[in-house]
Amino acid sequence: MRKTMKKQFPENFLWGGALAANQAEGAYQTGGKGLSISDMQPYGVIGGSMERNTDDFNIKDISIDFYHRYPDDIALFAEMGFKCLRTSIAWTRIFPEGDEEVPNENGLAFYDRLFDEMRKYHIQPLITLSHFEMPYGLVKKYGGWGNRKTIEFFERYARTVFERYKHKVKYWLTFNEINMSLFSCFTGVGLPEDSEIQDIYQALHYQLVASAKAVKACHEIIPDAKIGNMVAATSYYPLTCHPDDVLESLKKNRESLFFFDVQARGYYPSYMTRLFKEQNITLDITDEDQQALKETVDFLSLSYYMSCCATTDPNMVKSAGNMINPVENPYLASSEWGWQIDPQGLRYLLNTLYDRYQMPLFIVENGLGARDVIQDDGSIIDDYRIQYLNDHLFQVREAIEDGVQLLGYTSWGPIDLVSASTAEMSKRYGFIYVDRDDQGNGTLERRRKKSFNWYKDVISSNGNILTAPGVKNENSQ
Ligand code: P53
Repeated sequence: MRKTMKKQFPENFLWGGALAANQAEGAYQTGGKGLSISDMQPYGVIGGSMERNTDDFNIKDISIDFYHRYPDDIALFAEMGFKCLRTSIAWTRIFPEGDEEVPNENGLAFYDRLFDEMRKYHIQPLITLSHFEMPYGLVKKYGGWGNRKTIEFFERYARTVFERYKHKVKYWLTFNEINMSLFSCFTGVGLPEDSEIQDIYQALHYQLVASAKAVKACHEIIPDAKIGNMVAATSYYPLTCHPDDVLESLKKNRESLFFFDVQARGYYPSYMTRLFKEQNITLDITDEDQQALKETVDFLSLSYYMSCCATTDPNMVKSAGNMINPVENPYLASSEWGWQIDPQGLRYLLNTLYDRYQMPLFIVENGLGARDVIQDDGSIIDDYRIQYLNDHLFQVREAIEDGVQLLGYTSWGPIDLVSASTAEMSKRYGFIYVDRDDQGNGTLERRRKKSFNWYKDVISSNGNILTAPGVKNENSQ
């Protein structure tokens, strides 16, 4: 009788979790840190930006105090068996205003301690150079990424951290969700939110060049490292099989594929020529820029939370709750924040990307933002989170079986942290609960949720305990 092949995650699969400096560290002025874009967004990405008054409340000032509590938190990640931890370096700890000649030693020393702590447990650091928090100094003085000079400042920063951490960090990402500037350009490129599309694409061009220059620097300085890009990779389905909707979904998908295309292939895809022409966009792209773009990434990374639908029908209701504002898919349920839950969409997306590029992929964010309730006995029974993650990881394994090469999976917010879009504590993603509410009350105490042991079992079994959607896992009873 023919044996059925067991579907498996690869050996050495990088299981772990993902954080970002501005949503976890707090200590927003400690050790000489300068103010960043995120410090100017007390209500999150959706809430817009405002000048900072020192007594304004911003939950991110302390966040979950990861800056001081990282040894305990990393010990908890190690207890779950993490092989990898994604976080970001706060650019403003290294170059507080962004344009200094000399880096801030105090900031550099902090990340030495942080990476040493990870390595103590054989946890690979996966480090994002910029996660939604460029120095505000660069915004004020230079107009953020609207200015070509910012490329130099970023390159200086990238080279500084590659030199400093070359023996400690072997996995890097350049810009978090580089496509997010199409939805919030202040967050991504430091431009006023009402900027013209011409200016946004220009700033993104400079950012893409800067990303390629960082890739080159990384290849030179740390030849055994791998460096990737990062895109919020939401795929669009046509809402109906009407050809108009099918073409609309092609168009919408290209909005994010554009960033993969440039960073994976090293040049602008031809479809952008028409888009730029139709929107009267003329970009300052030099020959030197085109040369720089040729330095392509080693792997492609993505965040995945939901899928969307595309239609040309103007009467379709938009689902609320996130910046992408997709058209509602009638076959899918939504999270409390209106993000439509679609595990199969992840399998579909991974296949689409692998078919297109034949490059290794890395899922560096995925997870469910939900409100958690503490039971009388102190436990937190987050079966909804277990189910979301189980169902997604099940489809990830299907994609691997389909032939997709996947380096790893870091779930978003393995410990509760401040949400990016709405700056809330109550939108929780963690396996570890943090005692803090939206007003900043709480002891910051950490507590394992039910999902903590579940994820530990997923990792120790290399995914073998995952169950088909709808089937309950014994361990998660
Ligand atoms: P929060 C919007 C849509 C999809 C992903 O988001 C997004 C955003 C912007 O918030 O961002 C990523 O915390 C981002 C993380 C963020 C995470 O998704 O709003 O890279 O910083 O925390 C989840 O629920």
